Amino acid sequence: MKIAIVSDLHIGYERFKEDAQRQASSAIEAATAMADAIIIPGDVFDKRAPPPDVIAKGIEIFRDAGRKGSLSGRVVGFIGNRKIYTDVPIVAIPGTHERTSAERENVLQLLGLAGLIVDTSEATTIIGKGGEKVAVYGLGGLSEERVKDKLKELDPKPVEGAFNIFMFHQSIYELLPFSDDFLRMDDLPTGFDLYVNGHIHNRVETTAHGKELLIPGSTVLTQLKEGEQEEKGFILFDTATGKHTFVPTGSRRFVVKRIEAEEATPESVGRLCETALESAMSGANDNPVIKLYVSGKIAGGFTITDMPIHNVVRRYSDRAYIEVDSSGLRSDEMQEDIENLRDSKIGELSIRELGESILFSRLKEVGFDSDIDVSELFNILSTQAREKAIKDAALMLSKTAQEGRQATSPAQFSSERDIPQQP
Ligand SMILES: [Mn+2]
Repeated sequence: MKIAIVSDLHIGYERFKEDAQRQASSAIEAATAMADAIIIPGDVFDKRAPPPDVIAKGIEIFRDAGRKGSLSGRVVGFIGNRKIYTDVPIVAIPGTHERTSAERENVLQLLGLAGLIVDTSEATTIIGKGGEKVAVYGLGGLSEERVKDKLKELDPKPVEGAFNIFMFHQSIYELLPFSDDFLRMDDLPTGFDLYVNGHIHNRVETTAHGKELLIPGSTVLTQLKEGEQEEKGFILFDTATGKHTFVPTGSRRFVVKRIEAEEATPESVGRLCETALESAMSGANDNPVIKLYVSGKIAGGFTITDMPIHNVVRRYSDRAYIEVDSSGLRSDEMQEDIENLRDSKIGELSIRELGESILFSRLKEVGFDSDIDVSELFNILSTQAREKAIKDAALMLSKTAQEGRQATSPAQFSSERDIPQQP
């Protein structure tokens, strides 16, 4: 059976909204024409709660793929705690971008409920064609801290007599060694014939438990990292031969340019930027995405604000999408400031440690529970997690207030205004 692995379509991705839709559509269309079944390891949509026009686009893409009738496999079995509403073999899991709190429908599940795809999250979907069977077990994207325990709890098993695929959507430590929480190859369940992952936006072909582990990468450019200059597309895997090919489906050209300026003056930086952008355009009229890194040392007497980088970029703005990173451009003064800041210590404590210890003593003063993880709280308050934490807390408070209200006799309060306010 020919299985198309299409991942991280990110329909609704705002920076390149049209690209995301067009490229998702052409990838699914090409996959429909070439494969017997399509499997999607997460991030079909870019947002947890996409607006209706974005959901509509997703519906169109999958409805058309199903109606064409050229996917010759059929869903012949499903082992899991939900119903499925189609036998068209487009089998998917939600990614981290679609993840909702447990027990709440996510947007990918909606496509499943509409019978446009089969949501195989924490379930096995069996696809049949002729006498052959392919079983796909899916694990939707989870927070990295939870995934190992969840896998142990679920303990996914291959299906006898089928070609077994384990499909997931996580960071993998061996590929991204940034956190001990990340799943390791060894944590993956054994006994499967093929492992398929999403989440990582560039293509990866490696192995787990001696079997192939394939990551097709996203169909749309999102991170503007060097590795994303490769072609976008999907992987076509043939279970009969165990071989796979990459099918490019076209995406906007992406070029990374690096400029290293020595004793940079406004004139020299302007000229370097222009040359770099001209060579990135390479005479083509294809509206490329260009990432321009500017680094080096600024000549004495000038500061970074004297450098005409944005003026040059503006001149190209109708012919290219350009993102500039000039954080590598330094003046002597800046260098000193940065080093001072980095080494900032007050007594023997770093600024962070000092902050945590002040927070801890203030919490004690106001009689906070001593069980509280001060480091974690400090993290929440000092990063962008703050907004979410406040929102969650507000939600919880309003829920508690509502429950309190229900518990009180209705006669006690004659109007909304009479309800005691939270301090
Ligand atoms: Mn993604």
